[in-house]
Amino acid sequence: MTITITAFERSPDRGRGLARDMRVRWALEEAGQPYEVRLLSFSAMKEPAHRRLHPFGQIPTYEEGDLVLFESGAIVFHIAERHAGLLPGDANARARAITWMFAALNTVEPRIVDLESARREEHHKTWHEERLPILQDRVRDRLDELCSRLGDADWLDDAFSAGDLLMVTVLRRLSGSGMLEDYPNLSAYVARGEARAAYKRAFEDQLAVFTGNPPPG
Ligand code: GTB
Repeated sequence: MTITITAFERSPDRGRGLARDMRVRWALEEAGQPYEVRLLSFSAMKEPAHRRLHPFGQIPTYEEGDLVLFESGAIVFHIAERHAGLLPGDANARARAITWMFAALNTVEPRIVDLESARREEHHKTWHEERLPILQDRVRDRLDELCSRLGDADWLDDAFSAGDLLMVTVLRRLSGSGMLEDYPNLSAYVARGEARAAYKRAFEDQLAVFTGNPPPG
């Protein structure tokens, strides 16, 4: 059955692979599953036809026969459950990998998104300069904790899993902020994820969308 996902027609990240279709593309590549991509403009995302797939009018979505999913974490979990390569066979190791998936999305990503949103949407507010260091410290607290836990291990729990896939994509959102560079083991961890063949294929595919369809101006 054909798998179709949705992605930005013109990603504001200019092909840096920071939008959330990247994690779904990467998971599908790790699982060896071919897929098609339907590109959407910002206005098309808010049309009823797309809202029937995604109640919040966002990307990514995932269609496979009758099944329609939204939420990148749920999509990655679905792929990981149905195909080898993203979750360990051992029940306890599998539960731990799923725990790291939730940790990436619930415990680390929100603080990074708060910082991004403040930079993007609140920079003109009188209180922005005061609030920014508070948000940066909140991100650093999480990075300190993650750095301690990872130590000199390659992955969060023994073998690479969907937990690492999500955590790497979450940490990549800090690229350009200069914050990750203070944590050599986390930088190396992200680089390890980016060096995987499946990651590279996914990255090139989303980059080709931008290259073939650059934003005006
Ligand atoms: N919780 C949902 C999920 O995990 O799937 C969140 C989905 C989401 O935020 N989608 C964003 C979207 O559709 C794209 S990824 N936004 C359009 C809208 O809400 O109208 C977020 C994103 C966008 C841009 C960059 N960037 O330019 O660097 C990075 C991340």
